Amino acid sequence: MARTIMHIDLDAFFVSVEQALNPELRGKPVVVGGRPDRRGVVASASYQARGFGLHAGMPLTTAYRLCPQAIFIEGSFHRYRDVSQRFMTILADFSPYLEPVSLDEAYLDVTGFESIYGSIHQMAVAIKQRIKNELGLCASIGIASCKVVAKVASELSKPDGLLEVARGNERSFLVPLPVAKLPGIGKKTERMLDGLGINTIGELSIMPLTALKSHFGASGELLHRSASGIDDRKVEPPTAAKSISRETTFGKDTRDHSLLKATLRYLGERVGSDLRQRGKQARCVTLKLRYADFTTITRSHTLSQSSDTDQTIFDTGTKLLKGELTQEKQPVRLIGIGVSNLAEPDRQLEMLDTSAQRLEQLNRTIDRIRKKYGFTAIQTGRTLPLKEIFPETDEGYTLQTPSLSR
Ligand code: TTP
Ligand code: MG
Repeated sequence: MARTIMHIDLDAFFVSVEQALNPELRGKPVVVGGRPDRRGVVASASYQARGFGLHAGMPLTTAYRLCPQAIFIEGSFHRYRDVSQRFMTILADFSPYLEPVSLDEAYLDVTGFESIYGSIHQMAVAIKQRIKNELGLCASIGIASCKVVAKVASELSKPDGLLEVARGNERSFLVPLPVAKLPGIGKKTERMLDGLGINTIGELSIMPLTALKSHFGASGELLHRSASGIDDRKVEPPTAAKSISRETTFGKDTRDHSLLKATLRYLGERVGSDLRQRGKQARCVTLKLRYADFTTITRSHTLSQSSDTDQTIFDTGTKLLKGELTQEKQPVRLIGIGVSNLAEPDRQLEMLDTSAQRLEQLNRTIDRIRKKYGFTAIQTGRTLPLKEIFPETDEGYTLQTPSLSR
């Protein structure tokens, strides 16, 4: 059946949330990511800042060199998460067929909705208007017969854009665009394609499938279909997360075991409380470390029995950390911990094991107190060294990268 799909993406999301709150920031080069003398990268740059060459992923120090007059903001992930929820609620008012993709991006299946709004174009105008009125933000919207073309269209229309690709024009719309505009084509693929003399999506679409497969393996076919404007993926409701993780970069590389363990404990508690809030248990715990030279490793351990307690997550993480730090390694730049293989709790097993039951009870009590009085209202001895280093809020410690710290 012929479908109509919208792709909606907010413009310069983190920055625009800050500008909506503080009128003094409007119309100026603004960067969210951190102070320019700190380590880290640009998370979001205002369109004025982009005029100076700034973009997401650029080291803050480079951003400062290119545009010292920019206003650098640390930001707050909680703020962006709250606005994101309100954004998704607005979209859900327009169509129940909603697929959130990230905090500021979603697909909406609007097939047949023209009868309500006059046209799909008018429906998109109404969506943009509500987002502007209620959140003070600009959204860019692409409309097409499939996801990939809708996404390319919204991106191309930015900022504050609205672009509709008429049915039947998918191919001719894509043909002249550079390959980098196609979702899924990163820097590496772009370079490989450039080496093959392929620069536009049109050139990519007429490359023989066998050649694409020999260069890109299984994803060759997907590339061919996307480049031809063929995409039958449905707009689907969000699936439950397959893993939960938290990580942080230190202000200075460190070998300090007590700081590493304190941070691991804190991040593990954040993972644990998220896991319990979702009513899940995990079978696998993963430690992530990035060393001073940016070498990044992950080490995983599968538990004999799934668990949702902070103690198990931390104990397993600590064992993995010990195993890693025995060899003389470089100082650590980033530490993270995550859980995966998520499943519903196995109640029967728990009934047999009273010590596991007691731990679980303890965790639930801590969760309740934290919900009422803030995350740092209860602290385990292990995390106390963090008190000296990081500012506290009701949401927890403000780590090195507040715009990304959940
Ligand atoms: P994007 O939609 O990719 O970027 P944007 O909204 O800032 O700008 P655009 O107008 O081009 O859509 O990402 C949404 C938010 O996600 C962004 O505001 C900040 C965050 N983000 C990061 O934290 N790191 C990143 O590398 C990117 C790309 C985004
Ligand atoms: Mg965006």
